[in-house]
Amino acid sequence: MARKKIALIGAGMIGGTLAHLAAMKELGDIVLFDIAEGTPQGKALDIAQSGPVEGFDADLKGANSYEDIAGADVCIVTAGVPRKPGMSRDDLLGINLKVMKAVGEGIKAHAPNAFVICITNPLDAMVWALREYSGLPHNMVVGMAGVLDSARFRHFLADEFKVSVEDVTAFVLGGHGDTMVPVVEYSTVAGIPLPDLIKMGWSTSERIEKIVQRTRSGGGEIVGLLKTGSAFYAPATSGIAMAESYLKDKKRLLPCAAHLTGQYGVDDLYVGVPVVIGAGGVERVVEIDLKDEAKANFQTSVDAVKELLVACKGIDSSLN
Ligand code: A3D
Repeated sequence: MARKKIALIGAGMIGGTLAHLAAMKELGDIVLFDIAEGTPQGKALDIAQSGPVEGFDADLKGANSYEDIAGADVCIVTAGVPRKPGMSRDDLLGINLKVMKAVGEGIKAHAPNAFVICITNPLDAMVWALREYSGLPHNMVVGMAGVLDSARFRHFLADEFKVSVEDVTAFVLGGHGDTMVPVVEYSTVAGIPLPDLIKMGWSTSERIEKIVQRTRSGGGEIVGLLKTGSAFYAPATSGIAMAESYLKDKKRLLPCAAHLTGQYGVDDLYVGVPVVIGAGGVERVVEIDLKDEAKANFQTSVDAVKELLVACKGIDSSLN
């Protein structure tokens, strides 16, 4: 059986890390695509040369032409620019919307059967636009944010409780931004919900609230430390978990930005919700019962995503 093909659109910090992880996990052959000449080729060669040491078999290729992504089984999109000092969210939105148009058309022409994972920010708007421009079925286009936000929450919780991260499960729903919704009542240590752990004296509501806030600003904390860019190790790891669930038909239940058609009272919008990812792409949107506070936060988050889409449609009238 031929190896799967993974196309990474954008060969920057996340793109390069995605390529390394995909190769180490032998998920398939990898094409790194970027508009920058030399960058994808250099990274592909560098990673390929780690193969003999690590012992993985995967072909790696750098490309500047969309023809090289032909027939990809998975496309992971990180193309675009991150926000720089002095740039408004609208500036970023305008630039990355143009990038999504080029990427969407490239995927439509060369990899129309791929499962597409968008990571480019502002996530919830970019994944929606990418789907519009590519014309792919909604279940085959998904956004990565919830896996990363949940991983951050899980890391902080494991640290608080002094237990293995393996035993901490957590859900962060809603949009990827200040309004994201870490759902405390569905977060557990080996099945014991957080509210019970507070009753057991493992932590206090105040400390958990601080962790919730730190999770919400988790990306900003790293930008502040790095100064030259945003997080890339954990975002890439999260994107790979989603790709692996699709390629291996694992049917993992992961929080992702998925297209809603009435679930959670939301229509024709991409918002972070729990979904099952398997060979059929997004096979199921899981509707969990949200308590009043989480429900209100979720709605605030949905409203923020709606505002972004209005801005997108203002920039490109073909999206109306
Ligand atoms: P960076 O290292 O700048 O890489 C972006 C790459 O995109 C660069 O190599 C560019 O040359 C390339 N590029 C620009 N325009 C095009 C184009 N039209 N076609 C192909 N390639 C192009 O950024 P990064 O890898 O650190 O981050 C990538 C994106 O992910 C940014 O938008 C970040 O804001 C976003 N991000 C999202 C999350 C989420 O959780 C959603 C987390 C971290 C970063």
